[in-house]
Amino acid sequence: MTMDLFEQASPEPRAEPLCEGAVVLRRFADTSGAELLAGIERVAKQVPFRQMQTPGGHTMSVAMTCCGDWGWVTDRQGYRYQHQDPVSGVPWPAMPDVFNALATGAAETAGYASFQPDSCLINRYSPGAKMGLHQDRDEEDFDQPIVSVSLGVPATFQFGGLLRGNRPQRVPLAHGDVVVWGGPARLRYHGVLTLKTSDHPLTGSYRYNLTFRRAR
Ligand code: MD6
Ligand code: FE
Repeated sequence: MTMDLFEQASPEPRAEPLCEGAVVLRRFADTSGAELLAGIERVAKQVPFRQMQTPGGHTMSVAMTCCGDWGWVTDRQGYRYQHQDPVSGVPWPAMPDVFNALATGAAETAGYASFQPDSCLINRYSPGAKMGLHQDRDEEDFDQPIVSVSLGVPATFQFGGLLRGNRPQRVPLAHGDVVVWGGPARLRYHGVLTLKTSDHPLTGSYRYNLTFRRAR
């Protein structure tokens, strides 16, 4: 094959293990990126992004909305899953088909064959937004994996151990990268470093993250 100077080879998706149970599927969501972003826009038209309160009374820097049967929410009462948006009282929008297909496909590729998410948390990072180290532990069944999709401007993911004090490794995540996470890695601490200012052709200055989980 001949390629001139301006042609770019489109790299194949590849799997990059982080530890036992967790893998980054590089560029897995590349080809569906624009469709996923259209789905985000559709959901956010019904339930707009908002910055929620932590139980400790802080306002999160990341703006969130949800779709699927169960939405993850936080306020002064704590973290939990709910059928309805606590602001409007209306049920969360259904998960777009392209979301479900991407999540089940990524899980299967990572070795989790029967993952059926009932919850999708949509995180929107603007420059300066970050997410502190935390565990995902509001779900009923820790045997179910998590599928996490990065879209838009790149970010640095912090991937720690099972103890808060374990020093996290830094994992760069770019548009289309999908992290699948389960088994012995399911309760590892993780977070996202402060988003730097940059520009992505599909999202401007934003980074979006879709977190698919089986809540119940
Ligand atoms: C984010 N992700 O990437 C936040 N949780 O914006 C998460 O909190 C996360 O990426 C569990 C598993 C994978 C994740
Ligand atoms: Fe998380």
